[in-house]
Amino acid sequence: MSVHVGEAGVRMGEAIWSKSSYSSASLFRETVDGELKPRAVFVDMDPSSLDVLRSSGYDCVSGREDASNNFARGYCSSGRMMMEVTWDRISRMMEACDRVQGLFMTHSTSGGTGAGLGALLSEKLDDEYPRVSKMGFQVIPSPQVSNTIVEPYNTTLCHHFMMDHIQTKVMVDNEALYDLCMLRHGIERPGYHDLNTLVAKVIRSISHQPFNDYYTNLIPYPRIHYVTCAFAETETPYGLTREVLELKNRMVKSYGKPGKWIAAYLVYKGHMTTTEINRALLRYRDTNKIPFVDWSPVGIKCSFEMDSCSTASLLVNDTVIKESFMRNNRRFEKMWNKGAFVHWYLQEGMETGEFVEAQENMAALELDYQEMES
Ligand SMILES: Nc1nc2c(ncn2[C@@H]2O[C@H](COP(=O)(O)OP(=O)(O)O)[C@@H](O)[C@H]2O)c(=O)[nH]1
Ligand SMILES: [Mg+2]
Repeated sequence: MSVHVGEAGVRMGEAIWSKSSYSSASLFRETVDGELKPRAVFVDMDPSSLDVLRSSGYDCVSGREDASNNFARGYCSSGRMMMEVTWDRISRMMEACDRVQGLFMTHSTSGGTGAGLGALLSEKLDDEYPRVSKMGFQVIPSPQVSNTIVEPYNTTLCHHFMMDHIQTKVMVDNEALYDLCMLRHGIERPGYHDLNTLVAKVIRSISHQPFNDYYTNLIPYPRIHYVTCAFAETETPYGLTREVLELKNRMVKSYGKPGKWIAAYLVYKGHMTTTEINRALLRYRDTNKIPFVDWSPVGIKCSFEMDSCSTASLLVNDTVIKESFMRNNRRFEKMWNKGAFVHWYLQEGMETGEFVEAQENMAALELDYQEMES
């Protein structure tokens, strides 16, 4: 089942669950009238953003005021006030499932609702359902475009408060998604809808497997759990393999040195055999070097499912993601050292100590990643 929080989270959820593109009945629940409804809860503090979804019968919870891009509003004040009713919906949906294979959350890290209320929900989910595998799909800030001035605060706080509660996080950034829509898919002026459709393809294609499988194959240490992804849609197993492994197909933009791979997982779907897939992968690796860290077993885990469309999705635990943490940490420090914009957070009930802890935790994460590469 899934939980979609804040604007980006809700819109991604909408793309994932759009009926036109989905046929896997196990992910839907059947109502008494025989209608299929998503096993999903949509949550936004913004009172009006869910009107359309609600009128289509989706399970929605909305608040009374937007989080105004303030993590503390989502985590401490208005968001916390929505917790009871939100939790009621989520737990009821969880209890209605026979066997929950996994739970995933979609949200952005740089706003207020998805980041703040999302973090609060992650704590509760971990508390109440510690044994259910959890994945997060997060829109992280883009390298060159900044949406709000306090983006670094929200992102740092979000990473910090979620760190121990969601085991595997798949990250995307909008700059990379825009480029992919324009350059690979020929969309002239992509909108959020196009970006979300792209991410939804990855999420849908990997959601048939128990999430624990991704966790055990991709995450060697609990803190090193930030994964990047790619998607390919073409006919032959070799074409799929080549395309999905190409760096420029990755949904996180990087300007620095390429990272090193710690572990990777490929999900193939279509009309093919596992022998064909293995052969394609061997052929690819004959001519292309995959930059694995030297202590990793150098295996790529593959899974395959028959399907009418041929697609491949890649999840890779790649140290390149540290670029995003480093960039965000530098931007955080600049404002924090001047005490800029902090009062907005204190006013909503955050404490300075929480900022300090979050900053230290993220600085430590940077070092953890450096160690992974050496
Ligand atoms: N990919 C994607 N990003 C979005 C969407 N809506 C907002 N964003 C991005 O999300 C960030 C702001 O977070 P938002 O989800 O609007 O804040 P919230 O409603 O307070 O959680 C910005 O970086 C936006 O560019 C969307 O539908 N899709
Ligand atoms: Mg919002």
